[in-house]
Amino acid sequence: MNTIANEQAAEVRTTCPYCGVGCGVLARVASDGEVSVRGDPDHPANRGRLCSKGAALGETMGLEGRVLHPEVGGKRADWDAALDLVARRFSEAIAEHGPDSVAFYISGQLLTEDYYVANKMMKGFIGSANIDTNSRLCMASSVAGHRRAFGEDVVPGVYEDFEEADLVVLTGSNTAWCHPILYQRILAARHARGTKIVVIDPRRTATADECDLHLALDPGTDVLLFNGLLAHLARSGAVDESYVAAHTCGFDSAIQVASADAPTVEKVAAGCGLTVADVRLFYELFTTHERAVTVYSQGVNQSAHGTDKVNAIINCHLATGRIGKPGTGPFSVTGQPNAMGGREVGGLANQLAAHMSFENPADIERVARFWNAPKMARKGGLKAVDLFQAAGDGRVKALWIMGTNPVVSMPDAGRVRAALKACDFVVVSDVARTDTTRYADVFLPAAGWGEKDGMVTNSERRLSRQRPFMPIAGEVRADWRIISDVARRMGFGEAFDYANPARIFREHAALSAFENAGERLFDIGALATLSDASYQAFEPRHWPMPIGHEANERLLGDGWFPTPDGRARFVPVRQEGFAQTTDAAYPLVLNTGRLRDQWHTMTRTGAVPRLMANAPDPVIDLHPLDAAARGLSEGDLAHLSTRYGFARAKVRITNAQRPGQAFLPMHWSGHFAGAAAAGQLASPVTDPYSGQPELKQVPLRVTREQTAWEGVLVTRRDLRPTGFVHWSRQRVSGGWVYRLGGTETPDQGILLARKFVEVFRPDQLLEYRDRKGLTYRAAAVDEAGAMAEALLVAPLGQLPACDWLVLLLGSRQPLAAMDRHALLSGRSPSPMPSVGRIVCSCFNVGVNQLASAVASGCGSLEAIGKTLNAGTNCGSCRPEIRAIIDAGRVQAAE
Ligand SMILES: Nc1nc2c(c(=O)[nH]1)N[C@H]1C(S)=C(S)[C@@H](COP(=O)(O)OP(=O)(O)OC[C@H]3O[C@@H](n4cnc5c(=O)[nH]c(N)nc54)[C@H](O)[C@@H]3O)O[C@H]1N2
Ligand SMILES: Nc1nc2c(c(=O)[nH]1)N[C@H]1C(S)=C(S)[C@@H](COP(=O)(O)OP(=O)(O)OC[C@H]3O[C@@H](n4cnc5c(=O)[nH]c(N)nc54)[C@H](O)[C@@H]3O)O[C@H]1N2
Ligand code: SF4
Ligand SMILES: [Mo]
Repeated sequence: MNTIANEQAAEVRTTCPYCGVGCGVLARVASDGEVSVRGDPDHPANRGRLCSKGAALGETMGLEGRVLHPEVGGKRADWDAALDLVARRFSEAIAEHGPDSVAFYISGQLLTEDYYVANKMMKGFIGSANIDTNSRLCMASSVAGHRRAFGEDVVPGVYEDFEEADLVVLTGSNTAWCHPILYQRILAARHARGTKIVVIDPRRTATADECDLHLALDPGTDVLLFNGLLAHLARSGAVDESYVAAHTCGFDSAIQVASADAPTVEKVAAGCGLTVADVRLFYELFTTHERAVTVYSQGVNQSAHGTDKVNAIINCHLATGRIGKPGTGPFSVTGQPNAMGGREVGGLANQLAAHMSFENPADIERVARFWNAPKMARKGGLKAVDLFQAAGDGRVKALWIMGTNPVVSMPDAGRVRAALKACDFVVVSDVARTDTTRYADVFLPAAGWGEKDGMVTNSERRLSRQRPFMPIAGEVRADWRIISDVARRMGFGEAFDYANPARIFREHAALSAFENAGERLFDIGALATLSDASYQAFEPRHWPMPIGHEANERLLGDGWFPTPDGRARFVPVRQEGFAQTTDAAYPLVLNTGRLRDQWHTMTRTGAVPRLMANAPDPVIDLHPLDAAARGLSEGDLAHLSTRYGFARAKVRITNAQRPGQAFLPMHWSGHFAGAAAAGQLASPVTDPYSGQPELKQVPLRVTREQTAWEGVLVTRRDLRPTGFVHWSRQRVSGGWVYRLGGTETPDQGILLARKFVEVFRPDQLLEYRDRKGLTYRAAAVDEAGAMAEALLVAPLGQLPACDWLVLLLGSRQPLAAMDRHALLSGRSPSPMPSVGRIVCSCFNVGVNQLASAVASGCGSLEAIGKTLNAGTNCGSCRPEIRAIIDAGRVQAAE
């Protein structure tokens, strides 16, 4: 056995593989193989805290869903055969059709070393820049905005700025759910020093729960709002004129365009769908708080005008000189664990390595020289949306996808599926089997978190190690090794002869310093000589780390910018119209985004019962007026369609949505629901500068699905139902819960659903059907007499609560007579009030329990914590608990 596993006592210091906060994690493997994790008290990002996802990491380490050996044509193959085939097919395509006939589509889930090697292979040795990443869907507009304003893709601030600010503006960011530990740091500062918080988001999110002002602006009107702010700053004499004169250029034209676009607060309010008083309050807060940080994320980036939105924000910070000083700055928070590392290595199709650029011929030569590259790419390559288009129409003949699930996460996902079907040769490297791996000619199993070894960089430019603490499972291999193995087979020999990730990292660090006389801020030259041992022991640190200089944590504070004249650029931006407008056929606007406890396409978080419990079903949020206009009630199944595709989800009616707007989580894949993937609906329209798709807005039609029956199947089996209008499933302890529904009559629904239990022998099956044939209940028992499966089918709205069935499934105890009776009567043997949807996933506390605690006098988070423990561990659920307390207060007052 591997020595790492034997050292059970030792905790290994590593980094969380989910969001860009980049929290430190201490992981330990017990003698029974169980993995436990806790927050690393010494990691500067989180100081010991973890959110709900991080805290549940230990529960994602099972081998379920993993593929532990390569596959060719869906059949097990050995590594040599698989790698030979990949190398041969890529080489043949290049020989026959040129380097641009192949492409890589990679991911911010990869470590810096993996990313570096993939980029080097494509841009320096294959000779094409057809390598793009899921960061195109995520950070591309921020990258483009930074480069336009600063000359380089630089986030100037650090996390302490959130704590040292007097005003934090959170725009297009559901920080409470998506960067939970940062959000907790902001709230702690607010409680300590009264930080003002402004939230700008069309939805009332959990983040808007505790703020001084929530601006629920009309989707896509951010440029107007920030142009109005720039004009207001100028009008009220708040512009830092000496800073503007000394360190920037283009102010006059920016202010001219902004003032024409947003001449008055009234015009801004009308254009953004806000009240004049709210807009004025925001402008006053920004004007009067010198220490202001503007945090932005996908509500800004994922837009057809995302780059302009970024520059509209940066313009306001440049005008006030609020950049790079404590408590100030525009702050683009990154999404994935290594979104920032991917930008450092130049993983985007229009970038070169180490923050160099295709626009500068000297950069191209420099990188070519450093790599000793035989075939250097000389121009940018295909960006994600175009790349899949090219795979579909035959221009790209061989495509290698690593660490991303594009048939779920790309917009117009139906077309991405068709493209993968059409493409001659598709390779997928992943940790798990996913919707995308189904289209792979060759599947390459990659090492996952806990096995892999390398570096990641978080939102504040802090490098941190992901360290292995488990032996590598089966035959899986680290991504850098898989890529290097193929590169060597393609004849790129020595340049990919890496013995370990430390060697790759040193090369990456050396390139950042190569011929860099201070003009590129990304310089980690001091790490180019890191020994293997120091790499192993590396403590989290910010870049830059140039040779011989003390690290300066904040950047750009001295007023020097990495542009040819050393000045920052104001970028004049105008509020543009919508990329696509609503009409009679598609009258609503669909917004998509994240849930608190799920990570992307659910390949890991979907396997954890307690992370599934908060939002077990695909749900579309609608305003009461929009629901009423369509005859939709809470819980009804809705049919959702856009110009690109359709999906189905249960309706939730909520005032958190504005009329005319709907919200669907991005997470649901074909693995978890019949048809609920937001990507099928999303629009592939992109921003002209960044190529980032407009994932946050698409015209939508919602109608009622005429469901007549519903069913629930509680089972140990991992099934993929077919033939149902609706199904979705939830991982629970001991198995799965499937929710079913159809437009057939209830008796036909019973026939359909009964197919599940027909596999059991009659003596294993208890069955009940009412006299009219409308409701049906069945339970299957195993050899030991314990419940293996239960199925309930009933006309719409008549299905009983099934919490107790889940408990029975988990218990694995032989059924008592009263249980059998209960199964047939469809009712719990002992009166068991449903705890309701789980809110606190650490202590398994449901909404019904919270509501009754509030009703019986718990009026604060502290009181709830004392009574139910809820909210006292990771804290991710605190905004939701607060909302339940507030709702209780409203009820009490009525
Ligand atoms: N729980 C969880 N956390 C995550 C992730 C996850 O999958 N799950 N993923 C990580 C990744 S990769 C990323 S990129 C981040 C994303 O983090 P966020 O960007 O915070 O998350 P989203 O939910 O995608 O979108 C943020 C908000 O933008 C709002 N929005 C929509 N349109 C507009 C608009 O026109 N203007 C403004 N101002 N706002 C708008 C939406 O209503 C939404 O609330 O989260 C990271 N953290
Ligand atoms: N409608 C809509 N669509 C969106 C968004 C949205 O807000 N709305 N957000 C977009 C954004 S910001 C993002 S970042 C994307 C995310 O979209 P994806 O990248 O498609 O999402 P993930 O589920 O994180 O996919 C990562 C895959 O990599 C695998 N994996 C994990 N670690 C490793 C590893 O070390 N090596 C390898 N080879 N594989 C690994 C996982 O098993 C998983 O299958 O979605 C985008 N799509
Ligand atoms: S905030 Fe949560 S998901 Fe993000 S890095 Fe920290 S523990 Fe992981
Ligand atoms: Mo992302």
